[in-house]
Amino acid sequence: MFHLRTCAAKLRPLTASQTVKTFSQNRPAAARTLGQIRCFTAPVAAEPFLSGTSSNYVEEMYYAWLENPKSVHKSWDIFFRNTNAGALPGTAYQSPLPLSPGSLSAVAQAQPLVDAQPNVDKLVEDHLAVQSLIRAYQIRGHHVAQLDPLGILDADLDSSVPADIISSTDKLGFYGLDESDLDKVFHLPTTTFIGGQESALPLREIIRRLEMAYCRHIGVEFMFINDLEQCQWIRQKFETPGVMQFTSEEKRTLLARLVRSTRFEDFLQRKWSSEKRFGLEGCEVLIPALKTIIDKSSENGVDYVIMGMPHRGRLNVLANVIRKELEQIFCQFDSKLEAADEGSGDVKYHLGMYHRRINRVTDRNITLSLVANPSHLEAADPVVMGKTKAEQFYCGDTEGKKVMSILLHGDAAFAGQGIVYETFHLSDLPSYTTHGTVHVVVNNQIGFTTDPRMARSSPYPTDVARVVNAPIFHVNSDDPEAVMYVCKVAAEWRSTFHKDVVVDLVCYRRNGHNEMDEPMFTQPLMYKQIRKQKPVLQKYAELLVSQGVVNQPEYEEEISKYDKICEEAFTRSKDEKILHIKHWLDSPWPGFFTLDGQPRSMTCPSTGLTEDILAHIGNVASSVPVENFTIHGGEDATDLWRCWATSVDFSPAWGRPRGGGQGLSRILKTRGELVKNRTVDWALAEYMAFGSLLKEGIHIRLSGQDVERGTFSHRHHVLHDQNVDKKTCIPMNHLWPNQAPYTVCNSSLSEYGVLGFELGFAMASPNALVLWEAQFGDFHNTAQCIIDQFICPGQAKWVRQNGIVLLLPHGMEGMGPEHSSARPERFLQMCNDDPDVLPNLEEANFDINQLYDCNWVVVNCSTPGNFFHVLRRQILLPFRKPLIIFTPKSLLRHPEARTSFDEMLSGTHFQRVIPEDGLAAQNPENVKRLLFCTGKVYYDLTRERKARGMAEQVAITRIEQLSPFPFDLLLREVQKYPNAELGWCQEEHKNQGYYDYVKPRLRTTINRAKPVWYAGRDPAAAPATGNKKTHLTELQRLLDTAFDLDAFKNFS
Ligand SMILES: Cc1ncc(C[n+]2csc(CCOP(=O)(O)OP(=O)(O)O)c2C)c(N)n1
Ligand SMILES: [Mg+2]
Repeated sequence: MFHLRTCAAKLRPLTASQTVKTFSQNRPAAARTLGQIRCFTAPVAAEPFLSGTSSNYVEEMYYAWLENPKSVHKSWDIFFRNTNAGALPGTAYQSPLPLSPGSLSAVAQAQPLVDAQPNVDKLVEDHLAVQSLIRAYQIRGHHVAQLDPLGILDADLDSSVPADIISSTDKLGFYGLDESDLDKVFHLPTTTFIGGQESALPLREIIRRLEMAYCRHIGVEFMFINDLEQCQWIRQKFETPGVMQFTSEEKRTLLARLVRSTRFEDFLQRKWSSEKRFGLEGCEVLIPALKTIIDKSSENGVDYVIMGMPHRGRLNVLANVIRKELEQIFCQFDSKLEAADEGSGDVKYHLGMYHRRINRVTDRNITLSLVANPSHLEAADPVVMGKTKAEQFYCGDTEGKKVMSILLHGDAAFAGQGIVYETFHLSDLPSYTTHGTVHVVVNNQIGFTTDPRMARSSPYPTDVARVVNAPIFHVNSDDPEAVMYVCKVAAEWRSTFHKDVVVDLVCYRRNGHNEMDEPMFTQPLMYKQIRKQKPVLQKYAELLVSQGVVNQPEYEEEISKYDKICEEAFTRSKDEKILHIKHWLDSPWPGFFTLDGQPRSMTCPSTGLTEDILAHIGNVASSVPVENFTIHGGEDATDLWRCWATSVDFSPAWGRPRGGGQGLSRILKTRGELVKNRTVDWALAEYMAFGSLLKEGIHIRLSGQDVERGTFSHRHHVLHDQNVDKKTCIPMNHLWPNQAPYTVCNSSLSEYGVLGFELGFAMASPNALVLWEAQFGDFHNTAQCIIDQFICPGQAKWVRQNGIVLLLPHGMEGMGPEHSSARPERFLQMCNDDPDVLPNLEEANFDINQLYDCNWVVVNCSTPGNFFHVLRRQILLPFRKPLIIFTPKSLLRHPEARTSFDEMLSGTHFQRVIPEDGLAAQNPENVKRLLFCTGKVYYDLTRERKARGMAEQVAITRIEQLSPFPFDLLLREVQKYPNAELGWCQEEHKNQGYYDYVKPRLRTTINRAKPVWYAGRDPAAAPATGNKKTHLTELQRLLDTAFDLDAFKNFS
């Protein structure tokens, strides 16, 4: 058993007579200046024993000696006196005398002897060895700490003892020391605090204190941190003798919290023994641990804690940390209760919660929120971070002093899920930092049925945290006081350094994965030990009774008091007739809905703007609104050109892109010309939408990879001074005197993490437009979990609305299988509208009702103006829905993809469908074919139609809002062209794109009276060909089909 591996037990503690005189370790900083070191070292520099490392050590000794000659070993005292008296190199040293009562007088008599025999090598080596030994414990002590409450597995999966940890006296030999050195006194370096008030200790005591600090129930892993101040801070917290003291009051509080945690699970087990609850048994200490972190943080000024956690112990956290009413929890176990809310709901151990209360320890208000989460482990991590960032942002908490997050993890998930790494990488980025998260790992040393030795390659499950220099405190969770101590330190760390920290609760899982599971199938030995393991509550209660902190009756009284609370709540829970998921809301939006949670209206005002506003925004967008700022002038345009040309294909017919190949000043000038002509392109349309919402007090946050400039170099929302490093200007923040702030931020190269983060940001307030842009649309699939588990079904599962916008560049531009498709078929397949049922088209506010009922909105705009309207509509709607926008690439600069101000003025709206308005619309009876399409292919179709002179025979209607499906407007279109056959044209392959979604809905619209023909690419496995020529051939073929009026003759 590893806890016998170290030799602390064999090392006698120091007696008072063995301790040496103290002196302050806080030597004046001035004494360490380089000048003085040079000045001193001159006389000793020539000593034969001085090497690079040993000279540092001698310097330490020298400064200590200067301050107080008695603070160093007598031999050093003599040495420095000799040196200062001008002894020649090699002659200043006198050999040390043994430390014994007799020898002390001998030392006192020792005289500086210029011709003494030098044995200084040994002395210096011994002192250096002791320094190395101290450092070894600081670095590797945690490897031998007694962390596993079961005592069967090493927390680091390695049973060996590092060679430099003194597990037996013979290991002293590693340092060139032996047993006889144990009673020699060694000066302590400034990088340790084990001395307390003492500056030197005998080796025996040094080892004992190091073992106390690093090898008992706490394993401190921190020496990888690059910051000396932070390392010193941690060393002081764990090395200072007697630092882990608890008052009787604190011990009693801890016991009471353990009682609640333990008895809550017992109660659920008694009442619902056959229900899954993912109980906390084996890690009951989690509840007092979290409460300690919250108490300490509240004491340091935090008043809002946002938490994310997986299944294990979630109900207990809700009950005993967040303090959700017990009856609300208990009634979740009643399978006969009817759901009151719309939506499909979720199982009880996934639901969220929001609660404001008084913290009893600090007497301060505190708000606690537990974010609802899917089964997908760790997926909630970035969401919690994003929500925390938003709450900090909205209350002006720029340093994270008021709002913080706590993330809980399982050991297997923490090690295995890549999102943990992605989330850590957001932790220190200016636009994403939440100024430190406290991570708590419920390390029960198992993941479902899998042994950690098969589940990770790293020593600990927590190693991922090392990438951000987060200290990691491993702790044996059967020692509740040790747990409380590390939790206190973790909270203090966060409030001191505002950086992440990890508490690794090494525990066990008393039952199977859930209460129905048999763990003996797969972990027989572990579970034999677990059966014998006394519950931590019992152990701690016995300890406190033995210490006289509580007596047995008091302890029993505490238990029966809590059992009674549970019983009474259980009785009340039987009165509940209906289940309200809205009682489990993690992010209420006060004032946005009516009191009973309904939208304040079911209409949407015009999304248009006045001419003045459009012109003003346009002018700012095409200028540099600050003085003394040099923007890219266009002398050397190759870079911009190259960058654009590699990322976007363009048709020769459209020429060189405007802006591409030119300086930024030229791009802005071109924008100015557009504004003068009262038109917008894509970038300007986005500017208009953002700028006007900012005026209305709506915060806008646009995040994603390279969004500041825009992947396609069209946006340029952040201007960079060409002469001054890091001097930037965001014109969008210079629009109006009292505007809302605009945040635009290039993200880390993560989709899962960043999309999750933005979703969390969008949860905090309905009065913000939060957008995430994928570099190319197809990259969204690395964030699929956020889309599938949160964005698509979030409202149905958790009655929580979210207005996040996804901008997904999409389009077949001949760029190969990647970078072409944002996979519209996937988003459309997940829409909740019924393809076979025609809704009541006569209903008032049909379009708004449809939006209200849908799970998300999917659009593909073909004009900048419509893009502008749909962005503004997102905020002007009286409710929030996720918005998926397939955004263009080549259309960003297509000369026809422009919108006149006229279509953006007050009174105008987003067009769900853009009907044919050319010649075909003037004589609809003559139209032979009505083609429906969406997005960029419209421009290919109109070009082809023009080339073929078929403007009167073929009508082309664009479906801009794919979902919810505009049944009403499309029915009108079909009715307008009674003699036309219907076709759907898309550039995507047949098994992709929109076809499978649109076809049944179009058929339902016309009551299946006509076929809907397909003009597009054949089915394929890849989204696009890698061959440019094939791409063009395929395009031409689909255009041929679209305009061949005989194409479908043989099919009818
Ligand atoms: C992403 C993901 N993959 C798989 C699962 C299935 N699953 C549920 S719990 C679990 C084990 C988790 O182990 P650990 O993280 O150690 O937490 P514990 O259950 O031990 O508390 C697994 C694999 C899941 N929920 N999420
Ligand atoms: Mg586990």
